Amino acid sequence: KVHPLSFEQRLSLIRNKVGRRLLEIMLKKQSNLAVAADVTTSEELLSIANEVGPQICILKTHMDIIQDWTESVSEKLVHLAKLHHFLIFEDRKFADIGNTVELQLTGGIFHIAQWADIVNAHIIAGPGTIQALSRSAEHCGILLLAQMSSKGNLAVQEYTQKALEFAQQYEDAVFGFISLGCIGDPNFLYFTPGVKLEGGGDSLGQQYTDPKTVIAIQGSDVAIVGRGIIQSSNRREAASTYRKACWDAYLQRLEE
Ligand code: 5BU
Repeated sequence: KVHPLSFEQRLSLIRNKVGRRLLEIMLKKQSNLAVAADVTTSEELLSIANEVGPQICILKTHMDIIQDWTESVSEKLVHLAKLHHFLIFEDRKFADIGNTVELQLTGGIFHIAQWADIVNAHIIAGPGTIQALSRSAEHCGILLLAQMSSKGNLAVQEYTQKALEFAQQYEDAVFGFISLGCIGDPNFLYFTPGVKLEGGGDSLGQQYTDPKTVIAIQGSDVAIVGRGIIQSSNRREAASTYRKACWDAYLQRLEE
């Protein structure tokens, strides 16, 4: 299933603008590393963005775990994203009917559509979810959840295939998947969470795979690393180590 194409070759295959912009950033920074900034204060979120910014292509956020969120947090994040050349991916995992998703994307106190470059969605509610996201956030690229990293999850086999079909139907808006690796179509990019150099897991079902397995063998494009970097005593250095491991794994895949 793993295709032999390089990121340069994939540039012309990706229909969505944000997807192409991401590839350009990845090539320029030689980074296929996304950091999951799962912290609960805006101060820590912004300091992580600043520390790991030079090493990453994406900063992944969970805005709803920040206890002191205000609009100025998103403004500062956008500023740091421009400064360090990374994209902001809000991991909101939209999963409702289109009408509700539209309200969640544009309204509330978070106004996700104003600052996120990338958002993601479950396919459980059908294509209305994707239609809502592409209609009310034309400048956002969408990722669909095709597989998950957690133990016992239900995103397997036909479900994964359905995600691929949905994406192919909305290729202008959807440019990739959350998956464990490549699921077959080089016209999309693959983003894998649950990545840690030491492997292992946590006490709530997270299952870790190392960057080399995920990228070189399973054919994923971007590794999403949270606690492997966030809980390190030197986040800057950890991000640099992970960036190199992930990029080397990509180069290794090209050689095979
Ligand atoms: P960790 O600290 O590296 O375990 O963080 C993983 C992040 O990826 C965290 O923000 C999760 O919400 C996110 N995630 C995941 O771990 N597994 C999945 O299948 C999906 C998202 Br979808």
